[in-house]
Amino acid sequence: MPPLAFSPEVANARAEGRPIVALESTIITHGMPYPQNLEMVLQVEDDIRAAGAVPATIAIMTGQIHIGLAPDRLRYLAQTRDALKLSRADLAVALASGQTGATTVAATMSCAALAGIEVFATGGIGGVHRGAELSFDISADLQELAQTRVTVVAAGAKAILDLHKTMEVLETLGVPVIAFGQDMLPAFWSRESALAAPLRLDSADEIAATHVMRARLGLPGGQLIANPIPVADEIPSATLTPLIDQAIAEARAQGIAAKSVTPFLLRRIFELTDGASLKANIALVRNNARLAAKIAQAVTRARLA
Ligand code: PSU
Ligand code: MN
Repeated sequence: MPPLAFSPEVANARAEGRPIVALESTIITHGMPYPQNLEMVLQVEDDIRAAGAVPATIAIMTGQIHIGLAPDRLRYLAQTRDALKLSRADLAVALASGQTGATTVAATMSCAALAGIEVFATGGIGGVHRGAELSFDISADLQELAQTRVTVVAAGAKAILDLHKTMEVLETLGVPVIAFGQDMLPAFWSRESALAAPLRLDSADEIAATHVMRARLGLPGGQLIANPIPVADEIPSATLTPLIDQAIAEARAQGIAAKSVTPFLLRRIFELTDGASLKANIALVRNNARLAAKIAQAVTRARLA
């Protein structure tokens, strides 16, 4: 039996068969500064409740996979500088040795699947970094999407990545990338990238139906729902592109590598945009949480039908 520890709220939801939405914790510990990270997760959890589902933020503590975190635990994670960034490869070591860590998209998906949770909301997934032809830096999030049956709602892949290569790898891995309500692939802080999305759906019900169909077909792996940031919150890509380029150049010059790359770039872009990137990031996570709550409800209905 995996060492799962459910919060009372999530345990109740499970007992009553109510829809649950998983949330990751790396976005709290490594993706945003304090106190906005804490405000963000409390707000996002409330958004999910208001939309009729139950939030389950996932993290590793006390040798257990916590599915749902009480506010004091969220506060601790938001403030500590000691939490590790845990991907799938790190999970067993962290659990067996009692380390405290936040789960990435990849690790959150595998923990959600262990807990029977099928829908997960985040900001943006990891992907293929620019220059990956030399660095080989490709996020484990992509491989996880290929093998774990969870529908992930994100605002696309983070615009710090090579979106074209990221889409090519997802296609190779057989992961459906479905833009929500538009033809173009969103680019995290901006509504549109230069790429057309391979697939498009326009309602939570259709997304739930395809989620259930994948299971009926016996297909492993999840689907990536690419949900564009709301119009009022987006940052035009023309504004961001030079700042992203600058942040990437600085990361290279400073020899930032492996797990540190994404947190470094997010922090630098926050500084270079005077905090505007963080405001947009919070808005898009909330938008994704609301859609995920609707999808989770629709999946629950579809399972009962
Ligand atoms: N989305 C955000 N902020 C983040 C992340 C996603 O809005 O900080 C995190 C996720 O946990 C994702 C990770 O899995 O960044 C990707 O890290 P890497 O590129 O090292 O795989
Ligand atoms: Mn990486």
